[in-house]
Amino acid sequence: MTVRVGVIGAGMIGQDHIRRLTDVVTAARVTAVTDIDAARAEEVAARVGAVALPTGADLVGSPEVDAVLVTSWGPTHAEHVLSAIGAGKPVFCEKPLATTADDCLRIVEAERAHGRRLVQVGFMRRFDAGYRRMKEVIAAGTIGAPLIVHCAHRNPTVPDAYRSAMAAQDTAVHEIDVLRWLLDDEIVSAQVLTPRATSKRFEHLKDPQIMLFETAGGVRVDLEVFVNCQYGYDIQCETVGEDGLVRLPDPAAVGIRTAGLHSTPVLQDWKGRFADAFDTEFREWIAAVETGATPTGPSAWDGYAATVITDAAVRSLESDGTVVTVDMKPRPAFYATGGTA
Ligand code: NAD
Ligand code: ISE
Repeated sequence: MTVRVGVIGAGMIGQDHIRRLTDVVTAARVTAVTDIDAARAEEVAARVGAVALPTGADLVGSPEVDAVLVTSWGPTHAEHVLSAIGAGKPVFCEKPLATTADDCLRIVEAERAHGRRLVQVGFMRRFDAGYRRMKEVIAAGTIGAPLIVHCAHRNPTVPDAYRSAMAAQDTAVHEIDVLRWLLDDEIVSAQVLTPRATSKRFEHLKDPQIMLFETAGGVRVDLEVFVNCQYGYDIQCETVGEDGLVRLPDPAAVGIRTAGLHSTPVLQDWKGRFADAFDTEFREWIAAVETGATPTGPSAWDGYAATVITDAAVRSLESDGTVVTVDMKPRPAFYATGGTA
């Protein structure tokens, strides 16, 4: 069977996922597209032989759509995800699941009332080969009990519209999700410190930021978020355990020797760094939809947890670095298995 996907939001990542669902994932086809910019929806839909529909509600209700992909702006996600759950259709929602914890909980409650998991959230790092290997090594006990995780998330530059809170909400949110999954542990507190700001930033921005997290099991995490580092897109992660450590590999790149220098190019954006992870994420999602299996990826509960933890980090940033306890509801048994561990 070919899974017919309807896409809400035909912007930058929406178009990239439409290309992926068309050219990479053989079991899927994009049949409908909508965007508040109707001309954009028409143009993108025409490229892949899909229909352009006026609204998200029309798309969710279309008999030509088996599953929904939400790639619109964050504040609109909850409405579209709830609509898909209401129609009983599987829905893949780019991060964030919703921009408030209350909206995330509404989604969780709607999905529980439906009785079957329909929602997957677009935290693609869980599908990256390096992170997957790292999780296997930790789970096998090879480095003993994990004690500390050192991470860095660096972007070359960000636009003027990027605000200080987005360091947690838009950027660190990927580490927050992947660390919960890697360690199979919950984050219970967050603290955000601001060293001297780089001069190479827009004036309003606090950059870099150092985020410190503690897990229920006592693991300490330090994460440097530096979104104007100039030199490239650089993701680092090293878990230190009682018997050794495991480190994320750098992306494969040729070594160049010239003019007395040995150098290795550094990637410039996240699209290239996680291209394979995005492909795997969509292959696995479509396979689950096709067979009616529970999605293997991050659940609505993981989306809720990520929003609650980023809220705690933003509160710390806004209160000059106080340690903020994460105020998370107990996880319902409904989310105990199937991609959450
Ligand atoms: P974008 O602005 O390029 O595209 C968003 C599109 O959605 C626009 O075309 C806009 O007109 C449309 N839109 C907005 N509200 C809509 C609505 N209610 N109905 C229909 N269309 C609507 O943004 P983007 O960079 O593609 O980001 C989209 C989402 O993807 C964001 O939530 C973002 O955080 C997420 N994202 C995830 C990753 C990742 O690494 N997983 C990377 C980039 C962006
Ligand atoms: C961007 O919004 C993303 O979601 C990317 O995956 C992330 O790594 C990047 O730093 C963000 O700006």
